[in-house]
Amino acid sequence: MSLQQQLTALKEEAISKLSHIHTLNELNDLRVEMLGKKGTLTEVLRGMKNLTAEERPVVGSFANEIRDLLTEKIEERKTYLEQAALRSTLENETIDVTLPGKKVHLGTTHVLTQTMMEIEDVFLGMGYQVVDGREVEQDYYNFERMNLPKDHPARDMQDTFYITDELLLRTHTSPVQARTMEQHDFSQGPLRMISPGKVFRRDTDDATHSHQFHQIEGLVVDKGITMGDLKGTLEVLVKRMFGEEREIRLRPSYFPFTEPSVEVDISCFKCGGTGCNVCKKTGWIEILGAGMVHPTVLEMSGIDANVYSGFAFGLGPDRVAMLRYGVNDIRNFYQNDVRFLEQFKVKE
Ligand code: FA5
Repeated sequence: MSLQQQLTALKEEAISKLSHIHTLNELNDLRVEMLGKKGTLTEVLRGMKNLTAEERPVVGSFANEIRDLLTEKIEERKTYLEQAALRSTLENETIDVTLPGKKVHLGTTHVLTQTMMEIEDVFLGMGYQVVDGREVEQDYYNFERMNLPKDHPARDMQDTFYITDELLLRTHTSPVQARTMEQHDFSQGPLRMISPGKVFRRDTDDATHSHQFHQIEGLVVDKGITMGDLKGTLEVLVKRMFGEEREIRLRPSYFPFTEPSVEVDISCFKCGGTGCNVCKKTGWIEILGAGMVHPTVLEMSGIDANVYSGFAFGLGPDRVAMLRYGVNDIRNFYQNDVRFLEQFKVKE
C-alpha cells in the first residue's frame, strides 16, 4: 500500500472512530493515538524517508491536509461533547423555584427565661433596677456578708460546690444584696433592685427541688421601709403573676440576714390546697423567702441601720413557672425535652 493510501485509510479510520466517541477522555485518547508523537500518523510519516525527492513534498502536503482535517474534526467533536455535557448538567440540575422551601425549625425562649422576664417587667414597672450577679462567688459575699460566719449552723442548709476554700458556686442570689448595697449612693435616691440568676446547691433532686435552679433577689433600702412595704410589694407580684384569686400565706421563718423573716407560700396548683404529692400533702408550695434586712447586714455594707431600713426577698422563678403552668416536676425544665419545651412557644 502506498503512503497516500495508508494516509487515506488512517483518515477514514479516524473519522469512523470519531462518530463512536462519547466522552472527552475517549476523544483525547483518540487524538493521542492518531496525532500524538508516537501516534499512527507519525508512524506512517516515518516511511517518507524511502520516497523520492519529487514524491516527498506531494506526500508531505497530503499528510498536512490530513493532520489539519483530523485536528478540525476532533475539535468539532470536542465542542459537540462539551455542549452535550453542559446540556445534561443543566437538565439534571433544574431547580423548581415554585416548590415549597424547607421549613426552618425555630426554637423558643425557655419557659424559665420567659417567667423571669415577666417578673422583671413587674419590678421595672415599680422603678427597680435589674442587677447582674456572679455565679462563681466568694464565700465572703455568699455567706459572711449575709451574717453567716464560717461556723454558722445555717450554712448546712446551703452546701455547694467549692472551687477553693474561699470560692464557690453561689447558693442563693443574696450576695448581690451586699455587692449592691456597698456600691449604692443614697444621695441619688433609695436602693431598689432585683437580681435574677442561677444558683447551686447540694440538694437531692425531687419534684420541687433541683441542684441547680434560679432565684430572683429583691432589695429595697431607704429611710422608713417597713414590713408593710414588703407585704404590699409581694402581693402586687403574686397578683400580677397568678391572678387575683390565688391565695398566699406568710409563715414566720428564719434567715440569718433578715429579722424578722418570713417564708411565702402559694396555694397548690394541683390540689387547690387539699394536699397531694406535689405539695407534699400540705396544700401549699413555697415560692420565696423574705424579711427585713438585718441591721448587721446593713452595717457590714456601710449603711447606718439607725437611719436606713430595708426589705429583701429571694424568689424561686422555677416554682413560679410550675405554679403558673401546672408543671408537676421541676426536672422537666432541665431535661431539655423539646416536646415539653415547645408547649411554651411564644411569638417573638
Ligand atoms: C434563700 O435562698 C434566701 N436567700 C432567700 C431570702 C432572700 C430570704 C432575701 C430573705 C431575704 P431559700 O433557701 O428558702 O432562701 O430559697 C428561696 C427560694 O428558692 C425558695 O422559696 C424556693 O422557691 C427556691 N428554692 C430553694 N431551693 C430550691 C431547689 N433546690 N430547687 C428549686 N427551687 C428552690
